Amino acid sequence: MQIRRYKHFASVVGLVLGLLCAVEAAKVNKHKPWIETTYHGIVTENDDKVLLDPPLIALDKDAPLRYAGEICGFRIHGQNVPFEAVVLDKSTGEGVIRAKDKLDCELQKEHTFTIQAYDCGEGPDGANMKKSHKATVHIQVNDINEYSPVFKEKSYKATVIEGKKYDSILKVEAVDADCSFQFSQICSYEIVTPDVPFTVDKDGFIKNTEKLNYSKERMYKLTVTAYDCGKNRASEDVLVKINIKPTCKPGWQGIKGPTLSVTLKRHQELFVCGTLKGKSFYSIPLERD
Ligand SMILES: [Ca+2]
Ligand SMILES: [Ca+2]
Ligand SMILES: [Ca+2]
Repeated sequence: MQIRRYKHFASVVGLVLGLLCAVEAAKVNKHKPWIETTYHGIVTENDDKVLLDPPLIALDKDAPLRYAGEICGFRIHGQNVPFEAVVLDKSTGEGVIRAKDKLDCELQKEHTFTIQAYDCGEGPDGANMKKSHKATVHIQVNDINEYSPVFKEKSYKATVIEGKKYDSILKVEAVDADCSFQFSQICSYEIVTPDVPFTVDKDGFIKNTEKLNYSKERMYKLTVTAYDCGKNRASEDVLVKINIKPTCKPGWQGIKGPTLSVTLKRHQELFVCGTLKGKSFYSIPLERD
């Protein structure tokens, strides 16, 4: 009877001790979480979603133990990092990185910082939390085509001589403030004014498509626009004035002065025309008397 009672007592004690040990063992946080060493992310400016490769998952060998095997947080290290990391699932260790503020690719194209995962420690109070090593995160900010091309000059002008075909009369140029090549590069220029004997190429060079005739047209006014490679049109088109100079006709020559040869009247306008140091000196429309 005595022995049986003793045996019963011993088994109860054993059970209690066993339970205590199990509880104690459950409280022990043996392993620190593990994450990859490097992550690469892509985020579009004005958006907060970061596409991360590989995905952010912290593993803990204490899993599936509660607390010690769970992931309670991610911490980001670095100065003025505009990102935060959040745990999505404590037991799987899944997390996401997202932008805290609006990102501006024109201001900063890339962000680099470090990240660390924390387990939940030994119990609800988070005592003896363990942290992983620090992983490096590189995030690239993708561009949005927010800006339109802007011409460098308010207007352009050039003077050409009638009867001549030019390879280039003048060059117009627009710039664009976006951060990517695609959205900041000017892909094409276009002459908006219809039926003019001029073309503009993709680099902004304007040339005449036929010989120009002063008696037909003395000045052309062209409106030119530009498109970036994301198809944004210039916020303001630009005016291009092309003056046509008449050539000296043999019949005009008459009176010869010491430097300039002639002043003649044609179409109610006055011109100076002739040769200077052996070179042809073309006429300039003068103010009328
Ligand atoms: Ca752990
Ligand atoms: Ca942009
Ligand atoms: Ca643009």
